[in-house]
Amino acid sequence: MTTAKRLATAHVGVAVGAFGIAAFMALMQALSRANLDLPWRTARMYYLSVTAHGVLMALVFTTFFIMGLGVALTTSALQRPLRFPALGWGAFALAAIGTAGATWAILWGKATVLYTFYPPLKAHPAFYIGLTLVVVGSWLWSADIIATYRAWRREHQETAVPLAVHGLLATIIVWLIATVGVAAEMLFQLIPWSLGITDRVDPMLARMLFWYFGHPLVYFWLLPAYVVWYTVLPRVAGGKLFSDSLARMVFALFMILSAPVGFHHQFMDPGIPTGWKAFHAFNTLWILFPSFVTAFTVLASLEVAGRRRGATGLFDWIGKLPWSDPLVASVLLSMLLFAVGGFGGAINASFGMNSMVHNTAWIQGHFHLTVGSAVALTFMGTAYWLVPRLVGRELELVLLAKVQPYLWFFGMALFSFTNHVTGLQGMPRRVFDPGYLGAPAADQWRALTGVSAVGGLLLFTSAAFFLLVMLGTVLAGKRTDNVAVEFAEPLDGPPARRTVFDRFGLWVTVAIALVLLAYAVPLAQHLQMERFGSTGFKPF
Ligand code: HEM
Ligand SMILES: [Cu+2]
Repeated sequence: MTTAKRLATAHVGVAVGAFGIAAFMALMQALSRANLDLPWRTARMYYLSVTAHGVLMALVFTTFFIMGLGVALTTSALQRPLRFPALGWGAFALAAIGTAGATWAILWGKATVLYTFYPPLKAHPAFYIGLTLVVVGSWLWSADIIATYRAWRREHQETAVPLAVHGLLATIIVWLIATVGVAAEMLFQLIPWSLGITDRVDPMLARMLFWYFGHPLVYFWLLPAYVVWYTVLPRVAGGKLFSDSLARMVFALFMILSAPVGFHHQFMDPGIPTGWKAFHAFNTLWILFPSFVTAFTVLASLEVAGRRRGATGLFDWIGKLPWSDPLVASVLLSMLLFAVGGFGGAINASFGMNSMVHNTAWIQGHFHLTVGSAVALTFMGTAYWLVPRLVGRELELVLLAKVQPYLWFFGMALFSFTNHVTGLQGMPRRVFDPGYLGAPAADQWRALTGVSAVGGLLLFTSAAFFLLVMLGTVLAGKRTDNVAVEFAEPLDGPPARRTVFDRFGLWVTVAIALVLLAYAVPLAQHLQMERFGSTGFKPF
C-alpha cells in the first residue's frame, strides 16, 4: 500500500466510525420524537444525542471522508505522491485528536450545544478547541493538496488540470474562504469565553460568523460529491462525461457564489438590515444555476452510458443503467432525493416563505435530503468503490451493499416526507417534549412522527448494512490487484490546454470581492452598535 492509500484509508476509517455512532444516536432521536418510551429517555439525553449526531455526521463524517477522498483522487489523477506525506499525517493526527476531544466533551454531557453551538449556550473548552483543531487539520490537508498540485503544475505549465483535481481545488478554495468565519468565532469569541478569559459574548456576531461559514460549508460537502458524479459515476456506469467544460464552469461558479449568501440562514434574525438579507437572497437564487447545470450534465452523461449499453428509445437508457451496482445505485438514488431537496431549498431561500418553515421539522426534512442523502449516500456509494481500491481487497457482503442504497432511499423518503409535512403544520424542530406543551396540533402530528420513526428504523438498518460491508471488506475481502482508480473520459475530449476556469487566482479574487460586498457593510454596522453581550447558559 502506498502512503497516500494508507492515509486515505485512515481518514475513511474515522469517517465511517463517526457515521456509525451518529446513526445509532439518530435512531434514538427518531423513536423519541415519536414518543416511544425508552427507559433512558430524558431531555438531557435527547439533546446530548442530537448534539452528538449533528457534530459527528455533519462535521466529522463529512470532513474526514472528504479529506480521505481528496488524498486518494488527487494522487491518482495527478499520478504522483503527496508533496509532503508527513504534513498529511500531521493533518490527520490533529483532526483526529480534535475530534476525540470534542466527542469526549459531548458524550460526557459537557457540550450540549447542538452542532451549531450558538452562544449563549456554553460548552466545555475541549469542545471548541477540539473542533478548531479539526479545522486546523483540514487547513494542513488543504496545504498539502495545493502543494501537490503546484508540483504537478510546474511540470505541466499549460495543461488543463484533471477535472477531479479541478473540483477538489474548488472545494478547498470554498473551504478556506469559509473557515475564516468559524475560526474567528472560535478564536475571538467562544474559546476565550469558555476558558473564562471573557465573561460575555455577542450572540448576534457569533451567528453572523457562524453562517458566513455555515452556508459555504454545505458546498464543501457537496462539491466532492459532484466530483464523484462527474468523474467517477459516468465511467462506472459505462459511459462518458457529457461535457468537461460545463463541469469546470460549475466548479468556478461555486468558488465565487458559495460565500456571499449566509444571511439566508438569518432571515428571521433581528439586527440585520432587510436590504442586506434581500441581497443574500438574490445571490442564493444565482447559486441554483450551477446545480441545475450539474443535473443536466450528469443526466446527459448517464444517457450516454445507457446508449452505449444498447438503449435506442427516448427513455429506455434509464433502465439500461447498472442499477444493481452499489456506487451507481447510491448516486442515482441520492440524486433523486437531492432533486426534491433542491425544490425545498428554493422555498427556504425565498425571503418571505422562509417564515413559514423556519425552525420547523421541515428543516430537518430538507437537510436530510441534501447533506443526509445527496452527500452521505454518495459518500457511502463512493466507499463501496474506493475502499476496495485502497486496501486491495474485493468488496465483501456484496448483497448488502446492493440493497443498502434502496433501504436508505425508502427510509429517507418516509422520514423526509413526514418531516416536511409536520413542519408545514408548525411542528418545531429540536424539541424533546412530544406533547409540545399541549399544542392542539400535537395529536395530528403523532401518526406522522410514527411514520418518520419507521423511516428512521429503515435508515438505521441501511447504515448498519453499510458498516458491515465496510468491516467485512477490510477484514475479510479477497485480495485483489484490481486497484486502479480511473476516471471518466469527457465526450468532448479533455481541454487542449488550461482554460479560464483553471485560473484559480482569478476566481479567488472575484470570490473575495463578493464576500466584501456582501458582508463588509453589515458587519461594520453591527460592530459600531453598542453591544452588551450575554453570559453563558448550560441548561443541563
Ligand atoms: C441514520 C439515518 C438518520 C436518521 C434516522 C436521522 C434522524 C435525525 C433526527 C430524528 C434528528 C433530530 C431532529 C430534531 O429533533 O430536531 C436529526 C438531526 C440532524 N441530522 Fe440526522 N438522521 C440520519 C442521518 C443523518 C446524516 C447522514 C446526516 C448528515 C451527514 C445528518 C445530519 C443531521 C443534522 C445536522 C441534524 C441537526 C442537529 C441539530 O438540530 O442540532 N443526519 N437527524
Ligand atoms: Cu445555506
